[in-house]
Amino acid sequence: MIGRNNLTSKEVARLLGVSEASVKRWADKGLLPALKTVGGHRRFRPEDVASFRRENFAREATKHSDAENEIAISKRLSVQYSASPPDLVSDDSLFTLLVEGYKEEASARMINLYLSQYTVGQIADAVLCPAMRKVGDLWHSGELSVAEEHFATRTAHVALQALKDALVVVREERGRSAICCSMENDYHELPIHVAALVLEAQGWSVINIGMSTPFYSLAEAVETLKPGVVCIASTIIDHSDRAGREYADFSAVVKRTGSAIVLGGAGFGSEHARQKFPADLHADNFRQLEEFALTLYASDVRG
Ligand code: B12
Repeated sequence: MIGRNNLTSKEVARLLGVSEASVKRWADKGLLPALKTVGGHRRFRPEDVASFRRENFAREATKHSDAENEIAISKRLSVQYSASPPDLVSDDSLFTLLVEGYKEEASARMINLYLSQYTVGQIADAVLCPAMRKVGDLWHSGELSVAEEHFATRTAHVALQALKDALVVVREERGRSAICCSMENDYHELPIHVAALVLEAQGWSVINIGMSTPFYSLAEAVETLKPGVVCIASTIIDHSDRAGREYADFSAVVKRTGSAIVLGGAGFGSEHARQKFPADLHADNFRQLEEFALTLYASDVRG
């Protein structure tokens, strides 16, 4: 089916940085899957373009030595992250796709934005999170049922997974690793996946421990895995004394391993929470995590 998210040869050429003639040639040779409109024009599904780009990028990367790849990766990251693309204006379109369960369209919308050079953090902050907040607000006011909220959340997870599959990632051998999870008693899963994806897009290898991870247990994982960064999400607020005490013990372990701690989510948003749970970064959004992770990466490459 030709959907409105499908791309023209011209758009694909712009995204891949090649001529329109090359795109048409690859399509005609069957290298890049294409659909045909009734009028005979080629159209491309974003996920096909993403996987074409990913495969060809990977093939390019294997031609070079590790050192050359390292430089290429740094260059690619700095181009991707330092360029300031036009502001991503949030609208209701993703919200509608999520509540109506249009998985393919929701996935294509996110992949399209990624192919247009927006970062995972930008897409999450400007498009996905506002849509989810609207779902929450309507659930709160009784305009959406619990089932409708669950359904929309499920669709968001599918779209996020599709975006993950479309990422162009070159993972370096020596690898930087991260752990992502949510705080104990917090069953909001999406922020953990987004944080993981932000890091994966930069080539980090991420262990997603999942929801409701107690600090004492997270400390054991950090001790064993010694990740470069530990990302903890808290969408709801738990300022219990026990959480505070366990966090202090956890922080002592993290200090020994030299990992950085990033805390994000409404639960860590207040001044009170930030004092109680000190961290290397208290992130207000995913773009901040992106920039922070890039700083860690830059110092890693230099040092
Ligand atoms: C989906 C959802 C659920 C699902 C989660 C399912 C799943 N598999 O994930 C379920 C059904 C489990 C659920 C349960 C509950 N939920 Co709920 N939920 C939501 C909803 C609709 C979306 C959550 C989400 O994914 N948001 C997307 C996130 C990423 O966006 P964000 O929170 O705005 O985050 C921004 C920043 O804070 C930052 N950020 C956030 N996290 C992180 C993490 C890192 C590492 C970084 C760097 C940045 C970062 O980036 C974003 C900006 O772009 C929200 C609505 C909302 N406002 O978010 C309600 C919401 C969070 N839920 C709410 C409530 C009340 C509950 C329940 C208590 C309901 C109940 N009575 O049972 C339970 C609590 C369960 C628990 N103990 O965790 C309230 C919280 C109110 C409050 N002030 O605490 C909200 C706000 C809904 C509302 N409007 O009232 N929920």
